[in-house]
This record gives sequence, structure tokens and C-alpha cells, in this order.
Amino acid sequence: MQQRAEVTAFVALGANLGDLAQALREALQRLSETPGVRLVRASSLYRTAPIDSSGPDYLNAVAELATTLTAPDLLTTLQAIEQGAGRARPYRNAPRTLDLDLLLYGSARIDSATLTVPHPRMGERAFVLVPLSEIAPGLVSHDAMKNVSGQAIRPE
Ligand code: A4P
Ligand code: MG
Repeated sequence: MQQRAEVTAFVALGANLGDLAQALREALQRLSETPGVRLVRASSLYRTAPIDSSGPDYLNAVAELATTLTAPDLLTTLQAIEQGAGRARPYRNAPRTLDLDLLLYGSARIDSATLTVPHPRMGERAFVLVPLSEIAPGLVSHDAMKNVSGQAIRPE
């Protein structure tokens, strides 16, 4: 059987309830244990003020993956890891134990009922752009960084 080629994907990790660093570390561990997913690199952890959301500050990071999974299968994997971390969804943008968003999947543009890639709000958010530029500087323009420079973010 022919093996699918690996695709480079970027995933945003966030948490603002519970043991934040532990949740992010475990999520990275789960991802690296998933068949068809290789963890290429992860950014450092950043402490960020909530944007369009409530509750305590977040811990955020971005990971680069190399994966043979399709984008929908990768999303299903991310959601299973969120569930495993005890994620409840009482309302949109509620505080959460773990949020895993698919930012980029190769150069794919996807707009289905359940998946939009590139992630539609990634360009407005320092908590995505700062860690992404740490591990993939070529993907984030100077202008994009300038647009989010007013948002509170600091290395953990
Ligand atoms: N969905 C569509 N496209 C995607 C994608 N590219 N990646 C769908 C992941 N999911 C995608 O997501 C709702 C639905 O989006 C999913 O069922 C999936 O089919 P969700 O995770 O259940 O809900 P959510 O997290 O409340 O919404 P979402 O869209 O992830 O929220 P945002 O806009 O990403 O905002 N402030 C700081 N400082 N740090 C944060 O991490 N996060 C948010 C979440 C708000 N403010 C924040 C942070
Ligand atoms: Mg999400």
C-alpha cells in the first residue's frame, strides 16, 4: 500500500483552567504518540491576557507537526485530545482546560462546516503569531506582528 506523503501542519495550544503547563505538555505528548503524527518542534510557553474571552490568563504555544493524517482526521485527533483533558464546552470562548486549533495544513485552504484552514482568526492574535514566529519566522510578516503588538503576552 502506498504511504501518504507527510504534510507540515501547525497547531495552536491554549489553556486557562487547571494546571496550564501540565495540560500543554500532556497535549504535546499525546500528539507525538498519535500514529501518523510527528512532533517536529514546539514553541516555548507564553502567558497571555484573554482575547474575546473571560477568566484567568492563558498559557499558549504553537507546535509544528509532520503528519500523514488528512486535515479532518487531524482535527478529530485534536478534539479527542481536548476531550481527554476534560474539556467542557458550556458556551463559545468559555474558559477551557485545553484548546487545540489547526492553524495551517500545508498550503491547503479548507472551508467546510467543521473546519476552516488557515484558522480565520490567527492573524489577529498575538497568542498565535508570537509563538508561531518563534518556530516558523518565515510564516509571520512584520506587519502582522505590528498589528497585534498591543496585546499582552510574555514568555512563561
Ligand atoms: N473549527 C473550524 N475550523 C477549525 C480549526 N482550524 N481548528 C471548528 C479547530 N477547530 C476548528 O471550536 C468550535 C468549532 O470550530 C469546532 O467544533 C470545529 O469544528 P471549539 O474549540 O469547540 O470552540 P472555541 O475554542 O470556543 O472556539 P474557537 O473557534 O477555537 O475559538 P477561538 O476563536 O480560537 O478563540 N485568548 C487567549 N489569550 N488565548 C487563547 O488561547 N482562545 C480563544 C478561543 C479566545 N481567546 C483566547 C484564546
Ligand atoms: Mg478551538
